[in-house]
This record gives sequence, structure tokens and C-alpha cells, in this order.
Amino acid sequence: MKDLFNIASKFLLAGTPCEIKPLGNGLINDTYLIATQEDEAPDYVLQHINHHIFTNVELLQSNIEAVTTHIRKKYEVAGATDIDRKVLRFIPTPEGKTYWFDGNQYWRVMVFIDHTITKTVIDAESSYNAGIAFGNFQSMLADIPVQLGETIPDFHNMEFRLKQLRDAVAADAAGRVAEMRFYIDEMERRAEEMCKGERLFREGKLPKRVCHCDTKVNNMLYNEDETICCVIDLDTVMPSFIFSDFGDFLRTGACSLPEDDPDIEHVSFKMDIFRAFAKGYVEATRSFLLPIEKENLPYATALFPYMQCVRFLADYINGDTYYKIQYPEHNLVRTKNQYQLLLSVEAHMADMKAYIESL
Ligand code: GN1
Ligand code: MG
Repeated sequence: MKDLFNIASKFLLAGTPCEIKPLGNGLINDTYLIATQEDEAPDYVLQHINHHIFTNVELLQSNIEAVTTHIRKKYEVAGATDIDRKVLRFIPTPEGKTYWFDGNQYWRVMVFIDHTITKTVIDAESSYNAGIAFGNFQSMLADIPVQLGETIPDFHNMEFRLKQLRDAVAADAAGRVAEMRFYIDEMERRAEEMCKGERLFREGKLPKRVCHCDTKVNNMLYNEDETICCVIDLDTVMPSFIFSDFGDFLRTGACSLPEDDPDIEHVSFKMDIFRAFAKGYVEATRSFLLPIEKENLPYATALFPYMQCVRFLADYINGDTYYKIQYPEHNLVRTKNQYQLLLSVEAHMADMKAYIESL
């Protein structure tokens, strides 16, 4: 922890750090809370950036700075109050960078937004509000004047994710292919249908827009009174199909259980959460959402459990090289869980289509 104090001292903080302790449960980066001594100084979040996954930290931070600056300006123009609670604020080093390299690892610091909660389970009302918030997030970024880079190339490219799975199967590095045959076949059976986004893009029918690309339900901060506070975890903000943000929220928010719950039988898709989120999202994106994007929202809802299943399955077959695991079968459980969710989403396809048409 002494090292962490040293790292914190590399950033231009407004107060004196008195305690640094772990925060949150992301699968990629390590996160800490820096408490400061002075009442008037904010607390901070210190994060170790996983540069094996985000290999271009310069690009990563420049995307994030562009996005937060653009959103901040929109709030200022609109005369909003409490802007530091609505958009993340990154703290520079004396050299003016928003990250610091200790010779081995990369670090960054942002203002901690206090009196907030994250959720793993939400009701229809907070889902409607999340739909509006993620829709607004995309709307605000629709006119960002800079071209963002891909912090992880091909991040939500389904063809690429399937290629990774096929490579994993061909290598069979951990000797798990035979055991996973059923799931591999189930993924392959749907492969063509699930790569529809990439095909529409090549045909010039579907645009890429600036998306968040990790709209898990716990990447939205809520105020203690349940109102929406702030969209966090901006590492994957990049050009993508709007399906990313719609689909990944529902994958987590509309699932009856967390993505790694072993009670597979009870994993199911909640239509009331879908309806509420879709309503909020469609309302907030009216100014730009194309008919082809809107009509494919049910496809997006199936795509994300499918993509996550492919990714967890590939990682399990590779011998758990990407996601943090807490026990040896963790990625196996996640694979089964997401497959079950996919089945449940598929069973609601006709309902979802009818509802989206009605909006
Ligand atoms: C990772 O870092 P975290 O936990 O927010 C992953 C997402 C997955 C998610 C599954 C960079 O997100 O794409 O959907 O785990 N992020 C990266 O829980 O791979
Ligand atoms: Mg996260």
C-alpha cells in the first residue's frame, strides 16, 4: 500500500491521501479508493490500467479525455449543476498527462463520486432511466469533433470473436475441446445469423457511432435516491454499432441472475426490464436512430449473450488467459450461464420485435 501512496503522489490531487483501499469488482483493471484527509477535498479513484488488454494507453486516455471533455461542455452549455457528478473527471500529472507509467505499470486517477450506488439487479423504473441515460450518452457523443480510435481493435466484431473461438478450438491448449463440444456446436449453429451486423456494415446499410461498449448494469452509477448519476468505465468507448450499448445493458440488467451464477436453470430473460429499457433508449435516441438500427434491437439483445458466451467459451478453452477467474471452472459456469440466457432471449424474439415496432 506504501507504493500506492507513492503512485497517488504523482497526480495533482487537491487533498492529502490518508487511506487507499480496493474498490469495485471489474474483470480487467484493478481499482482503489483514495480517501483524503481534508473535508473540502474530494476522494479519488486510483486505477491500474491493464495494458496487456489496453495495449495503447496513450490512445485509451486520449479517447477518454475527448469524450469527457465533450460531454462536460454539453452540460456547461446547458447550465447543469454538479457536473463532476455527471461526467468523470481525470486528474493530470504535473506533465499534463492523465496517466502515469511507473516503469512497469500504467496508472490513472479520477474524482470519486460519493453517495452513489451500483446495481446488479434493477427494476423496470431504473431500467427505463438507464435506457434514457445510455441513449443520452450516445446522443451527446453523436457530434464529437474528433475521430476516436479502437482501444481494443475489433472489440465487438462478432466475426472476429468467432475466429478467436475457432483458433482456440484448433489449438485446444488446455485439452478442453472435447468437453465443450456441445457449446461449440451451439455457437457455430448460430454463427451466420449473429454476424448480421458486420454484413449490414459492409453493404453500407449500418453505421458505426461512438458507443460505450461496456454498458453492463454496474457501469451506471445511481444516486442514493435511485436517480441516474453517471456513466462510468469509459475504456471501451469507441466506434461500434449501437447494438453494443443496447445489447450489453440488457445482457446484464434483464438477466434474472449475475453472469457467473451457477444456478443455470434459473437464468432467464426479464421482458419487463427489456420493455422499460427499450422505451427509454428509443425515446432518447430519436434524433439519430435509423430504422435499420431500431428494427435490429431484438437482434442486438440476442447478440450480446451470444458474443459473451463465445468469449467466455474461448477463454475457457484457452485455459483462462483473459478474464480474471476465482475458481477453475469459473469460465465454464459463465459460458453455461450466458448460453442459458441466450436461449431465454431467443424464446422472446417475437415479443421483442412486436414491442419495438410499437414504439
Ligand atoms: C469485461 O472490465 P469489465 O469487468 O467492466 C470486458 C467486457 C465483458 C465483461 C464481462 C475490456 O468488462 O467486454 O463484457 O468483462 N471488458 C473487456 O463481465 O474485455
Ligand atoms: Mg466495469
